[in-house]
Amino acid sequence: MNTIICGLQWGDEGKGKIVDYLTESADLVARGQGGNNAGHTVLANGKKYILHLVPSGILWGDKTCIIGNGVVMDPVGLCKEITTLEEQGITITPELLLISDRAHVVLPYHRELDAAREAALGKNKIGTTKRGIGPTYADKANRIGLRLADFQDEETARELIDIRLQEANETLTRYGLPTFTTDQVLDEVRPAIARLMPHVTNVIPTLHKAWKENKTILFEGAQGSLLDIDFGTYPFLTSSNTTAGGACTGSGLPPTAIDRVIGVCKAYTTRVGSGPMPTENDELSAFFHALGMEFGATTGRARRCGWLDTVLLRMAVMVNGVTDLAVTIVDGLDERESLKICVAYDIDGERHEFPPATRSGWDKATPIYEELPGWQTDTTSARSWDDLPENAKAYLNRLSELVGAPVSFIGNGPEREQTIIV
Ligand code: 2SA
Ligand code: MG
Repeated sequence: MNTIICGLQWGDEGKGKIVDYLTESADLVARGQGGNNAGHTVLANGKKYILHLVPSGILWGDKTCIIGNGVVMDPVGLCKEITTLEEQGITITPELLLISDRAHVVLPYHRELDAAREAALGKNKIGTTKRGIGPTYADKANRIGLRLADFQDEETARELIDIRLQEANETLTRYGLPTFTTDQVLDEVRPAIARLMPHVTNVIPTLHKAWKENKTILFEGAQGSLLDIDFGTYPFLTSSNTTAGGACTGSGLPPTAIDRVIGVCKAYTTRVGSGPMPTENDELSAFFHALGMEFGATTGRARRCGWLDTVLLRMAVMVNGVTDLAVTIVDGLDERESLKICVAYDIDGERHEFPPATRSGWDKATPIYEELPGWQTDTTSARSWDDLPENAKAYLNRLSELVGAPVSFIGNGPEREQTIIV
């Protein structure tokens, strides 16, 4: 059973927890897109781990973890992450962590260009994580990027960086920023790349062999469907395909190998960074922040919070081909007296059940809500569907009905045990 797990909102849906839960029965865990902009928080064995680039399967000690070609790989960031995990007692060997030789490399000038572009955009900024993600994907599409394979011999990397810097330095100069020399770039990444090289390989045969041998492969999506470069709230999104198709193009395992797509969503909505969010609600944001919840795992930024938006979820279910929903942090709503679900948008007096494509459509989208009673009961110790209060069941049933997919998993707390299978 090969499964893709993807986020259905703007990231931070709790994918890490669902991936961790399903990893027990998996043989391989792979990432196909994104970079160290992602932050997956997993609580296991009473310890808290924050993963950015390394698939969370690494926490189990016996799963093959794969970083696919679609991932943009910051070598210095990845080495730091590996060191932190090792210090927490996690074993990371070249047999356990395989990195595609086709993955593009985030270089120091990508981070500078990311920050410079954001500064230049001023109030129109995207609110990126400033990890150089956008510029690295842009170089890939522009065919001026460097892949890990290019570092197998430094002379090749040197030539390519020489060429790339001519233009990158012009841009940096225009922004009034310091420029780079090829030696500076190489010196900064050389030790990290050398450390990672034993992990770098062609991962395609590994994935295909596992598929043919009926092993279980799990794809761990990063960010969420509304941040997808094609289906998200353009231009306020990330630069990769965060939806299910990205797992295939980002790894080399074809769509015919996929048996199941699990879409993960929170029982409410959050977003970090700029851009439209029709159901954003200041009172709900204050409520979660006061509980110490909803701060970014990578940058620590406070997330914007709002009511459940089934207009977004409906589209996300469609484009991902979601077969099963995982609804997380249901316990986050335990104290609420009543709950709103956005069922459609009002745009210029017209009812829309599908998100708009235009920026002005987003500006005008006003949520049309249905209101349901809360359950005001602690759900954190529930271990089965039957343990849940009736109002929680009604809320989840309505969600499922509105978005057109069955709820198969429920998250009711951060621990591994706090996952209900429906
Ligand atoms: P980027 O850096 O180019 O990918 O940023 C573009 C937009 O994508 C959003 N984005 C994210 N949204 C939620 N979570 C993300 N990861 C971290 C986390 C974020 C953090 O898990 O908490 O710690 O702040 C993530 N990564 C990218 C970003 O906010 C921009 O809107
Ligand atoms: Mg996150």
